Amino acid sequence: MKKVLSGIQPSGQLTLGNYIGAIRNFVELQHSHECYFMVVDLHAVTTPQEPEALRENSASVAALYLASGIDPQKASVYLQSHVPAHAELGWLMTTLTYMGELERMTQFKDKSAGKSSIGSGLFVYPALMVADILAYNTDLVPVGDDQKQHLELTRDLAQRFNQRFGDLFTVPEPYIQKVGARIMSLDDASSKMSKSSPNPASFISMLDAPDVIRKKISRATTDSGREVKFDPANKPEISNLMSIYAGCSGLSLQEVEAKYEGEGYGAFKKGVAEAVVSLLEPIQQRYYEIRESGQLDAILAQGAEKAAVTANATLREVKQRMGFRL
Ligand code: AQP
Repeated sequence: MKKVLSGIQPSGQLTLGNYIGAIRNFVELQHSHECYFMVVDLHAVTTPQEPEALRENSASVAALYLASGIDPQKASVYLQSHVPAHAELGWLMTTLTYMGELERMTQFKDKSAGKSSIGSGLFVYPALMVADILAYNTDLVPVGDDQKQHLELTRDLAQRFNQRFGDLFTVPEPYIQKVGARIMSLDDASSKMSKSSPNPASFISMLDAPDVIRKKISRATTDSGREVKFDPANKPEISNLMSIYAGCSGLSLQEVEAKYEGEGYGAFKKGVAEAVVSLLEPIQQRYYEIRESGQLDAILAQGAEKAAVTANATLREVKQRMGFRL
């Protein structure tokens, strides 16, 4: 069975972008693959996190995985920091990564832009992501479009290690959906919807109440036209809302276009809001049940225990090949 691994940072409340770009694919893949779905808390601390918020967000991301339909009997669901092999393998991968490779990462450029003090972890964290993926000899990594470059680095590092120390790693492939791979902000269709945005109106949180969702979508920026047409170059905001609609309802972009032909933006936005509410309401209900059940920590501990078996074995083999005395 092919292996799948992915993770989301607990750096805020998950957004609809995280769901459409990542989680809904996780749910699909668990039926046909051996899956590892992490909450990447070691990645989250590459930007400043309040300790209490980090603890809460880590539980919240894990509970949203489960509420969205990830079955912990099928997939390993765990916190990255609970499997220490990630950090150790991450360090070894950092030593094999070139400065120039990290300097080219657009996510680093985006996240460090305009900031005066930038933690060095933000610069080197792609090497930790390499370790996360290679630790399980992952075949497939379901991610949004923004992570493509990190996946290319992972492929290069797998090949570099294999050439230098003998074949060990599978060279992984990204798994990126055509529709919804990059959901944009509601207030600015040139930047991606992000959970750490300072403006809550720019994103839909997976835990936003239905009325908040309706309000955010009705206020989302649009052009002055009327036609509901998928044309990202000329109608980026409407195209983004169409991707959201398609990502939540399962309709294709053509079906969305046909449904709202001649209807105007008002009716379309109402339809988008209802598609989002219909998707998120049952997820939210399950989420609160899971949080109240008190079972989350035990599920995460079990996931980490299972994952550590494979990650520890890989780490041992890597250290052996690199010349460490075991
Ligand atoms: N807007 C998006 N559209 C589609 N996919 C997205 N992803 C994130 N935003 C969108 C995908 O979600 C997964 C987890 O991302 P992450 O939390 O590890 O990091 P990120 O890409 O930096 O996500 P955010 O929401 O923008 O977080 P912050 O604000 O903390 O930086 C990835 O597969 C990502 O592609």
